[in-house]
Amino acid sequence: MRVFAEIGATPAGGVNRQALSDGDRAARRLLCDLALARGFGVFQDRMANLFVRREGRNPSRPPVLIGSHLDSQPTGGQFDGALGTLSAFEVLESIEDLAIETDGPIEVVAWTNEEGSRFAPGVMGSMAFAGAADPAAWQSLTGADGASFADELAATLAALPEATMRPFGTPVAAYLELHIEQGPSLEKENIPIGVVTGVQGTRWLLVTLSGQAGHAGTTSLAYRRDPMVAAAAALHQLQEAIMPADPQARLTVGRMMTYPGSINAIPDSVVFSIDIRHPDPDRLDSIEAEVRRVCEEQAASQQCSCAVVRTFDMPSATFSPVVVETIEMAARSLSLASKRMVSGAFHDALFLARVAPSAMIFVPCRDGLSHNEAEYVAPEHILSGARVMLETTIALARRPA
Ligand code: HGY
Ligand code: MN
Ligand code: MN
Repeated sequence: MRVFAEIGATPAGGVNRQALSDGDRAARRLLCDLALARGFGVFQDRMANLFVRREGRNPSRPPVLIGSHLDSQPTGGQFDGALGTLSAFEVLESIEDLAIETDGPIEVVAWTNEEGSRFAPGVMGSMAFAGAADPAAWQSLTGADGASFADELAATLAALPEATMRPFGTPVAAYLELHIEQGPSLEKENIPIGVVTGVQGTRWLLVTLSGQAGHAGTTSLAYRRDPMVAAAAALHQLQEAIMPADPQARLTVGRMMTYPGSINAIPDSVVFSIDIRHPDPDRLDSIEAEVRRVCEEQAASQQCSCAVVRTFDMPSATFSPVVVETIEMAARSLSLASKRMVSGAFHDALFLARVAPSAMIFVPCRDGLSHNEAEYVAPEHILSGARVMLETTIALARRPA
């Protein structure tokens, strides 16, 4: 973990290893080198999803797939994604060191662009792998930093010449992902293992409010059509109405731009993102409808126009009861307390659940902090998570085909 945390390290103790960046490529390079040094096979597909393979007795059987992602938020923590990917690699090495023979192969995966912060949407690699999106639609994408998705993807693929290319959607016997909870409940209840039964739904909206640019000093109230006034009123109204009324609802504005963005010019337009989440699909629909209604009303009150575009829609998912029970049995066999829970964050397992029996293991993180450079997981929780992952992986690999 420490060596990976140095890749893209930020002064405040976090990481900036955004998808398909030099930092992401360096982390993938290191994982590939570690894998080759152990004699494991290394593969990647057209979305640069990276696979490390340990053969079983029967190479034709679909692998048990374990892993997560290596890309991070711009001011991310050391553990989001990396802990799951590196714990999976640790499990593969332990199985090798213990000379445990499995019938089918076991593979570790590092999915491309789980975060979606540089290139939206998120979970691109696992979405493409599961056949839920065509990567051709992303080729013309430009990142938040102006980078070309196509160029960065090509550079990332080219950076691992030792990785054998493989088609999308190779069969998977089962998928298991370990991740930090990114919330406070396990730590608060002093429970070391979360058994994740599903993921809530997520939607990303892009709202554009357009008015009339004008002089900050000479334009009196009566002559203003100020989209920033509309945006502030809309967001205040939504933040007062949505989350206080429904403890399960989530509404987040993470990105806001004004154009032309000059200190002494009334903006011509204001563009902002809204991330909404809810476990109940009908509630997600009603929250989106309320966002649209409030933005349109507040825009109209300032003689502005309003456009709301849905840029990402990830329906909720329920994980495999078999894999969930296998995780619970593994935790019990290690005398580790566990509790079932639904994930508030989206994860690659959400799309793997469409093509293979899948589930997740959560471990506590300090104060529930994540997407924050202070993100931290205690060593004993890292160890417990990896031990449960090892037992669960072996049990899944021993299940009859
Ligand atoms: O936003 C999410 O839920 C994930 O952590 N990227
Ligand atoms: Mn993550
Ligand atoms: Mn994340």
